Amino acid sequence: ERLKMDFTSRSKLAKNQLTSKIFELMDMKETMLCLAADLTKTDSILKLAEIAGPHIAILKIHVDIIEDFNEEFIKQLKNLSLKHRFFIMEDRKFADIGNTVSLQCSKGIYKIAEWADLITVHPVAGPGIFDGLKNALKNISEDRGIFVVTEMSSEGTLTAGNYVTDSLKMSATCNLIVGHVCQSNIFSDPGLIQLTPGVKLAKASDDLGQQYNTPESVVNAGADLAVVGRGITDATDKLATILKYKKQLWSAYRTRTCP
Ligand code: 5BU
Repeated sequence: ERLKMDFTSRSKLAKNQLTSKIFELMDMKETMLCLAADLTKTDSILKLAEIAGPHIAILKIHVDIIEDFNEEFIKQLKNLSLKHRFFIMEDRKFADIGNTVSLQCSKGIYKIAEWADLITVHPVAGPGIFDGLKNALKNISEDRGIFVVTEMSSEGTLTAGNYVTDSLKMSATCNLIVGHVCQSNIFSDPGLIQLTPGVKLAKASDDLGQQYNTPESVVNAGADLAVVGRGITDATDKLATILKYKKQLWSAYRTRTCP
């Protein structure tokens, strides 16, 4: 069963190189943290990445909320990702027809295809969306991967019922898939990664529909990577808070894999 297996064993069952590399990195750094650096200034993202870098597997950004975006920022973020060994995810949640997402991924101001190791995609448009993204990434020599948004964390989300099972089925046809963004243990393939957002030290919610569960409970619900944003970005002592999440997640993983 997927939940009982350790990340190194699962890295050997992954269907693409990037997924294997992520599993290996998680085991090596003993971290399941995906930090959501939802900050609007490049300086603050870089500062946070410098502190968090050694302790996270993925740094996730929303590039379209940055007010002073520039190419130098991408260069510096890339340097930090190499220095501290973490992957960069652009949580773009592509959701349009293949031709449009192909343009959105490779063109415009952000040129996401050129720097994001990982992107997120809503399966709502059907399999053509994967073809569009594949097209956008066809000339990129580095590994690229997709997390499919199969189940959201927010209250009243429409990602339920057949949508979830159909998303799993549809994603199985695309070799760029690294895993699923979801809230529970909805797939059994040990070669895929479960990325779970909505994580805080105490069960809570915000005023805009976000719902939080604790590190231990999300790991028990199958999370391999836990997305933590404001739980860390709002903390006064960022490093101490990062380490607290890292430790709680890893200890829940240890219990999950060797009870
Ligand atoms: P928070 O500050 O920990 O609530 O941030 C959560 C992040 O995860 C934020 O960047 C969201 O865009 C992202 N997210 C989410 O919260 N829930 C989802 O279902 C998906 C993404 Br998909």
